[in-house]
Amino acid sequence: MLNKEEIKRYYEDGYIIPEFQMPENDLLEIEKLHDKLIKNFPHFLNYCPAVLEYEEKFLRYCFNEKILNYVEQLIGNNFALWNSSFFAKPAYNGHATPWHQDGQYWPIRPLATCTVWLAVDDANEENGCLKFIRGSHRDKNLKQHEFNEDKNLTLHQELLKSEFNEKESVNLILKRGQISLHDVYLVHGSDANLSSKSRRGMTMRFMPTTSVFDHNLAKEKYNNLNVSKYSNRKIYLARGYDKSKKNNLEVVNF
Ligand SMILES: O=C(O)CCC(=O)C(=O)O
Repeated sequence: MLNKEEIKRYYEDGYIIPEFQMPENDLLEIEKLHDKLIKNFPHFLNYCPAVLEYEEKFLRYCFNEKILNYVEQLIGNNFALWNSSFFAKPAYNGHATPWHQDGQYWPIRPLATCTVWLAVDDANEENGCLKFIRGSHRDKNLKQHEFNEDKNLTLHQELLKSEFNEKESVNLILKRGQISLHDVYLVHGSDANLSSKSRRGMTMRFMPTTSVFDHNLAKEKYNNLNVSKYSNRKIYLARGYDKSKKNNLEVVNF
């Protein structure tokens, strides 16, 4: 479980790194699933926006009991997994992720998500670890982004330089199997990976079920962002029940 200080840190800083280690066997299974995904869909080499659309076996690892306990402490008893993606920057040519806030991509209202980012490899400054602007989530405000068409980026909405101070960034240095959890409004990004070591990171996105994943809004507003086809996205109940009564949640039995 998270202690009081960690919960406080999450609200104040917008992220935490809890005492967690994904079991090595699970990491090996995740690697196998990811290798297969890349073999079948080579264009996902750097970034796959929605792995569950291709392989539901990833679900088992998103539903790790300890991870669900942490998420529950941060966003309440009733929550759902609405996505899992892979930022898998390979060695030498791993794409950068521009500075952004996750929230500007997502058809969730009210906007809320806690992202769990799992390090499948050691992540550090050399191989393009995540970088956060501590506390940038606090005003719960989506700042101005612009489209960046550079093909060597994982995502293409980039926060205007005037919206934040890059000098304040902190590196999210993680060992293989560690996780961080971050808020939907937190400003973050990562550099290209030009090192000889890959830097694979798997995300798990959880929303409280007081929010609605709005499939119609997704169709109107977000599908053309070319991130993923949100409008037919499955949403999986993780704990509790659908408080909004407007989500059509899948129930998972392992
Ligand atoms: O892993 C990265 O480089 C980016 C991850 C990210 O943007 C996210 O988890 O929201």
